[in-house]
Amino acid sequence: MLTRDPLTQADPDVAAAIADERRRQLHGIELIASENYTSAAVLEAVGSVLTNKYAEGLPGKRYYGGCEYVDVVERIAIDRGKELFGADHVNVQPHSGANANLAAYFSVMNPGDKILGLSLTEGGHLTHGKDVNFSGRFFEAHFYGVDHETGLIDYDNVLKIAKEVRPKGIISGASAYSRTIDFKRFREIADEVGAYLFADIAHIAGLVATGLHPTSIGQAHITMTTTHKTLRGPRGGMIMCAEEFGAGIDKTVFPGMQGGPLMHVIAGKAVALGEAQQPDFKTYGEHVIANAQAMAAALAERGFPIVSGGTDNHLFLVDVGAIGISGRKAERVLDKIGISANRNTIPGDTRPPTQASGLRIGTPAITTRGFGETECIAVADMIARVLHAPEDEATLKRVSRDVLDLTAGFPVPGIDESF
Ligand code: DSN
Repeated sequence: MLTRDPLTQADPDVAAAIADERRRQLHGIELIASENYTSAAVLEAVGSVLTNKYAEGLPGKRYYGGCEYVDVVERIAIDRGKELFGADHVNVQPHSGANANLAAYFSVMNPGDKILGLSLTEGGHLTHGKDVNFSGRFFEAHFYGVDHETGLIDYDNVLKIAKEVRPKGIISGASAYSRTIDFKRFREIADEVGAYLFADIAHIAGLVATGLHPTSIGQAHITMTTTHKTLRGPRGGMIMCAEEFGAGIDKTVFPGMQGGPLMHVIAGKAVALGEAQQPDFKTYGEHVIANAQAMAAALAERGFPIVSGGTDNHLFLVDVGAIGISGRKAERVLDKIGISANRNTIPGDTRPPTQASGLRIGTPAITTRGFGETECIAVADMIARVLHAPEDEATLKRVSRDVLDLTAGFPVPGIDESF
């Protein structure tokens, strides 16, 4: 169990920074689409003595003694992952989503092979082939985008590019795409060009687990995810695949790219996967989507175009460039009043990624703390008020107070009210 006192006594500087972050999480409005609040139970597991234990290998096949209890934990995590997602094989050891992607690619591909992924500037991820990332340095990366008019993935165009490129691997999945991803269509494309299909479901994992987004399991050869976004677990990664790819995945994770697994985080994953198996987790996912749709509609009514016109999932992209400000400016102004979101390029963006014309907004965290559609419309109104008057100090002050008033009524799991 985490307590404040030992840390405060041993290291007041770190303790103070953590206390400040607790306050920020409690009193601010968290709209970063890739963040969430884990339960107190997950926090306790992650803060447990399991951080002291080395356990290289897999349950029952370790390179260290004393692994009998961490074996129990890892087996629970694997079994729950299999059951929740309907996967034949699960590896819960990747330290992060990027590590999961790295292991997935190297389990079936070699340096120099061609990959085809969604461009980062049109909703993809660094690890889907960006030149500064391992994925763009080790592989010959090619990209598909979205239709600039509709904001949607144009599957005919993906097929056309795949036929030209003949990639060894096609990466489906996104970091900033608000519409349903057609994994079945991606598999047809992959089969047509003889490629492996990877599905990075990091963002939508909680929706996939509950049937609120079509699953990639059974379509993609290998599915990778993080455990901390819509899945609401601890920060980490996980890989799912058919049995035939299992041994390759396991040996690419360890000893291929990692040493000792983070057993305390795996304990947190086990707890979170158990929570996601409960019926109320599906209700949570339904509210996440309804909240995103309500907020997107409210912002559209207040003069902000929404990329693709709305959302099917937990996030959406607002074209703040349309009212003459950059995404970076919007992000900074919102930060000042206690609302966290992040700038993002929008399809066909004319601003560089450091400035961007879009703002990415997600509802996983605010839904966890109990915001419903009424609160989401109120948040949209706060955002509209400050973005329409970013230099008006009186408006910023008023809206800062509104943020505090709203968050005061909604506790955050695992965070003590006394902060
Ligand atoms: N950086 C994460 C996101 O915000 O989407 C993905 O890894």
